[in-house]
Amino acid sequence: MANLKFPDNFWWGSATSGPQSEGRFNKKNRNIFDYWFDTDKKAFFGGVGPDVASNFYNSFREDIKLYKEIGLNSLRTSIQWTRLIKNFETGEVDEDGVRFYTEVIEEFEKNGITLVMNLFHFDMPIELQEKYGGWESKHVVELFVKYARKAFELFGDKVKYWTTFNEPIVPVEAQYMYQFHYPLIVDVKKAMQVLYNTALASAKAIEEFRKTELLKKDGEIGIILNLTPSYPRSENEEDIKAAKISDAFFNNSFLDPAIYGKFPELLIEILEKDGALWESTEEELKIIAENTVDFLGVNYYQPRRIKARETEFDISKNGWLPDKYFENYDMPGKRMNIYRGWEIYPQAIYDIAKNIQDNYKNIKWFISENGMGVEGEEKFKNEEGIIEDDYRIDFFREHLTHLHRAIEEGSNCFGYHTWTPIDCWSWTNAYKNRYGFISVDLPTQIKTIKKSGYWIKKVSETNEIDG
Ligand code: BGP
Repeated sequence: MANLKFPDNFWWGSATSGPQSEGRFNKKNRNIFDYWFDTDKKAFFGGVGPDVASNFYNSFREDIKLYKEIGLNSLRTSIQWTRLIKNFETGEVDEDGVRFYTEVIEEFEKNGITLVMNLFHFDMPIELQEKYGGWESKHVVELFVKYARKAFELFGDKVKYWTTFNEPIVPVEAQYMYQFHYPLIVDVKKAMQVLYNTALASAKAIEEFRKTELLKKDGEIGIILNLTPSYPRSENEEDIKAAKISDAFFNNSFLDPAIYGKFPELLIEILEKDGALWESTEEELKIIAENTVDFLGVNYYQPRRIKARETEFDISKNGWLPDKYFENYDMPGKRMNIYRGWEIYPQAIYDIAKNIQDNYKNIKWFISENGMGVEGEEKFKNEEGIIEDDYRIDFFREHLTHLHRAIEEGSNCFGYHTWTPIDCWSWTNAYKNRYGFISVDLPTQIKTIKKSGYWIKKVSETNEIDG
């Protein structure tokens, strides 16, 4: 088969986040995960918390060297709100935090790696969660904007690409609906207010960004969304409607405000009917309308398979959930990543690209996460101690083949970032599933390039894959 060439200057990179890579070293404030771990270690796989993560705080120079060694030309990480800011109310910074991020940014620059800096990756300061209910509160929106402004002022002359949020739907789902992140509650009113408030926070941070001098320096700001296209079980009208509702909740709820500055009508209609619509003001809606993104990051892991409900949804048992309007469909024969329990469906990358091209202004975008988490990778080590992760290489190659087809057809995609450069700590799953191009041994923290690391190096250098 012929090799598939990608556009010039294509981003070949990878993504991580502050809380998942840095470790808590020298951090003066705690986020919800730090707090949760301190109070309930059992909630985390193997009792492993965010204390050390992959030690980026101490080893960032070596880590960035490794990124370079495997050919990454771009990388995304995040600032931890709880590291940069000392006093959330006043926005006073922690000088150690400022020094750390300044050095990190300089190190990326020195190594010629384009940095995408994200501002929020699930890591609400516990103080704001306990005092105000985190994103439930519009005061917290203001405090986030204050923090964002500080970050822009401090680092805006060095960082060109910014994103406001990573996967903002996840806190809505995880904290307020499906109970997998602290405070583990089910409350639709709060969940929907959180959804709205984070969309507002993103728009306000974008407004702040554009108010600063940064635009003159060619700075760009976007958002990172996890898109999980909903495929209906059949062409049957009821199934199609169910899939549309699923998309309205999980995908378009943030995609529409990011690109069009307004929320999906279908979502508003349902929430109004169920008395669960958020509280908004005209002024806020105007800010959302006027501050859409410059570019989009798309995290893609798996699709949703949806069917119309066949059984009655029991609100008294489950609380109000979007699942009231659809059921997940266990499609026979679907391909699975058995380790993570997620479906593998590379074709969806093409569908996402076409959706952006046809329905979302063909805005410029990149894959900001795509990856395969595998448990027990040790068993794939060869005699030289290198993990031979051919399954991961195949996974990337397949996804890239579909992405390439979409680009050939005019999709405005400028890059591909995997999750993640170096195996990192992952929320409640801790180190259960490994995703990196580079393995990390625990507790020694010895880092070794996997076979996929050598593969991406070649891809990045040649700007093509063997299709
Ligand atoms: C994404 C998150 C990442 C990372 C990744 C892998 O949704 O943005 O932070 O965790 O998923 O997920 P997991 O570690 O749960 O397998």
